[in-house]
Amino acid sequence: MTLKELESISNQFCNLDKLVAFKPLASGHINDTFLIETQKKLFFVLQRINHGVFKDVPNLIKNKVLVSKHLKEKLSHLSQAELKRRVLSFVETINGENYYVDSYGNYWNMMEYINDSITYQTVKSKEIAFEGGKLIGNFLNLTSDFNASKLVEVIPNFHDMSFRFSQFEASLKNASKERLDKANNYIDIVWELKEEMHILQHLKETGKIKVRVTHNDTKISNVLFDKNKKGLCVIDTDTVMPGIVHYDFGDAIRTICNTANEDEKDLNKVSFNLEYYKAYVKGFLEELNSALTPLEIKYLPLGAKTMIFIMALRFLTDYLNNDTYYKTSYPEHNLDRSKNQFKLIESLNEQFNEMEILNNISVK
Ligand code: GN1
Ligand code: MG
Repeated sequence: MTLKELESISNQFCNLDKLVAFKPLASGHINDTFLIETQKKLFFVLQRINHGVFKDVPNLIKNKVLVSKHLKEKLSHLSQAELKRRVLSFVETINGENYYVDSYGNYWNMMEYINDSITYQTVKSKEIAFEGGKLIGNFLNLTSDFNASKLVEVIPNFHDMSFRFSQFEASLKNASKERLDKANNYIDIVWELKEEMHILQHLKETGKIKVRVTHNDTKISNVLFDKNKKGLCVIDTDTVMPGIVHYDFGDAIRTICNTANEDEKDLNKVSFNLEYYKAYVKGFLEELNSALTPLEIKYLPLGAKTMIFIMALRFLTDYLNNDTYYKTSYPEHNLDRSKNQFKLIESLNEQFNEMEILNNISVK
């Protein structure tokens, strides 16, 4: 994208002066995101939503705007300035919409950039793990009275294990021999873990674990921190949908406790950091403990394992499908991501008892 092209798009949004600079924010595997700067030194995040993946962009944006509105109401005791640092603020178009469709049929939305905010791809201190836990816990707490029926399920069955298994099975039928061979060992692991990885789904389906509003993409790079390393704001609300608490608990753990990036190829660098797990659980339960049932708490460690697994499975499936879903930078990128997540599960397994012991302490 050029500055001129982005300017023609940003001109469609309200009260924006001339663009002077932009830079791509390499933040996600699906959408394209740009940080733009205007002549008056105002910063915005301009985002092109991938309508191949998100089939109903208008409702996706509607979800995001409704969630921000709800959060702002819940935090209305804060000053306007503080509120804008704690909750995403969307910019309307000159036509009063929350998105703009360009002449190619691409959907764009714009948010105010939260100045002096920091994101992390990997965590390097217990404090960040703790703050991450607090912020995710707080998000779930604040959205717990949000009317979930107002939300459109933008990707149905997003964290549904049976659905992900059916996609995996279809990919096995279509994959090339070469890719099947390379994935072989990991395919075996998938089958070995199948039953255990459906436990949470069964508890959800039988109503033993309740459905609430969840974020569904709580990787640590979706949490903004301030300069003092305090949690500020949960971003990327694209996938806010009904779910169970374990989705958000576990997906955050997946990135917070991984000692390496999710696509690190050197698997010796990938392990599960139990100290960060403890710090995260402390922060998370500080915000949410009273709202969780003993059964929800009991299954938090399994939630961590299940969410790491579902990502391993999805990356593997996309590799077998010749990389049609996630952005990749090289042919084995998805396979490497998948191997990384399986290595993380192996390391988590070695510490699973300790995670459960910690859990028993937390319940009391
Ligand atoms: C995708 O696009 P991004 O990076 O926000 C994916 C998540 C995965 C994540 C893995 C809609 O999120 O489910 O956890 O990659 N989002 C979608 O990093 O599939
Ligand atoms: Mg996302």
